[in-house]
Amino acid sequence: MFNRRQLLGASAALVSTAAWAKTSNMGLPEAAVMEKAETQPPVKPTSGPDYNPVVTLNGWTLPYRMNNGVKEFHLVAEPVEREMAEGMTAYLWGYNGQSPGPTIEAVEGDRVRIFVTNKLPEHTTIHWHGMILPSGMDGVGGLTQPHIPVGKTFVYEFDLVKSGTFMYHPHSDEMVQMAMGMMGFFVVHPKDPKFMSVDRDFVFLLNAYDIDPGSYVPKVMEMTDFNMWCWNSRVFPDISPLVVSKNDRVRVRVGNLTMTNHPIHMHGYDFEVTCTDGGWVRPEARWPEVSIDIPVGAMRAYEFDAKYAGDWAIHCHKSHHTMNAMGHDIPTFIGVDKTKVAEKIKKIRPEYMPMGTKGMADMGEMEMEIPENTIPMMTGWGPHGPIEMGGMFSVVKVREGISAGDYADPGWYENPPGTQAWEWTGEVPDATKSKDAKTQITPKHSSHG
Ligand SMILES: [Cu+2]
Repeated sequence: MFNRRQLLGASAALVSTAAWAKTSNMGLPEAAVMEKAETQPPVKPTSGPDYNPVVTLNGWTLPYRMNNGVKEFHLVAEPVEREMAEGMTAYLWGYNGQSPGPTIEAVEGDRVRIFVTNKLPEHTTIHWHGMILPSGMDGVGGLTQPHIPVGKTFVYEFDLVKSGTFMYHPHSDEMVQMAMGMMGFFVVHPKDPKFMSVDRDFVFLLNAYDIDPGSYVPKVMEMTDFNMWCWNSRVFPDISPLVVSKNDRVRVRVGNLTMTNHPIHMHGYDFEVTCTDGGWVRPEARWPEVSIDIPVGAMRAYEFDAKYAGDWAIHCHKSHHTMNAMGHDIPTFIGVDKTKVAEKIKKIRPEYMPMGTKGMADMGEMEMEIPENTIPMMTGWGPHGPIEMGGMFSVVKVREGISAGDYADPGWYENPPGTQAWEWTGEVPDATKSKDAKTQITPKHSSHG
């Protein structure tokens, strides 16, 4: 039977009753639906081998039922509405109410049976990226199976012969269906709970869309010039923070299903890649990094010990990928004197403000009027002012004493006295004093915060 506790663990209000009634009549597992874009709590296993469940940023884990020793899941491919950030919703295609689809979690050695119902306006399939499985289960429409027609349900069934981090996406009108947001994670936990165990295990997919400000549907023909650079179809400032308790062992699994590579950079730590979508990386084959390039169509998982408390930025290092909807054909005005032309324009439009002559930082502070259903190019406020970011940016929040399983945003980090950059006013700290006080290098009178 379906495990209700797991369903409730994933969300309080998941199930569309009508869909449930319809599908259960046919003997299919219930197809849970998620309505929210907020990160849902991890789902602890209630039977079988123990594992530490993953946390899908701004996502959720798909419930399953056991049927004679087989784990049964039900994915529904369908049009969805996804909130990318407050004030911006996209009309995408996804699974079970969201894009990306829910994370599937199972254990090495499990046999899984995945029902895929097609509620899209065209045929589809699902390819299980990175998995070792029978050729006929590989999900390549036309090659390994007929495409799943509109309204039909197909079954994929195979043994999970190895643990690791995999992805799923259509192999059927792939360019369109992936540009519309059809993708998800498939995490196979090791049979031995002690193998590669961590305290916190985050997963997110890199995805990108081209959505004109004020519109809702991605332009699927775009190849390079995207304007929404997302983690799990979400952009800064509304990507959830990665909340970590100090001294936790942390894993971050990042899959790239965009059309370009993304160097993911995390501040404050060095770390090592411990897993790719090809499998676990042997300890002797690892090396330290502070940025990890995630190639197209690949997954990299890295690990670190959360020794340093703080608010640590994590972002794509392509600076255009930490911007939201922006035009790329705007001329550069740095150093240009716009005073004369501004005077003239103000006669017709008094609210006109010349921009970009000193750089673009003023855009981060300004509350400009923008079209409905879009989000400013750079935005977000921190405790010390505008953060001037967008797109692929979030914060790893490392704090003392966060309980296991607690992922609630702890707020902003307060830097201990003497550990924050300060304004120099002609005075330097007393060398003797700073040596005695170890970290006391900030002049006492300086104002910060
Ligand atoms: Cu990037």
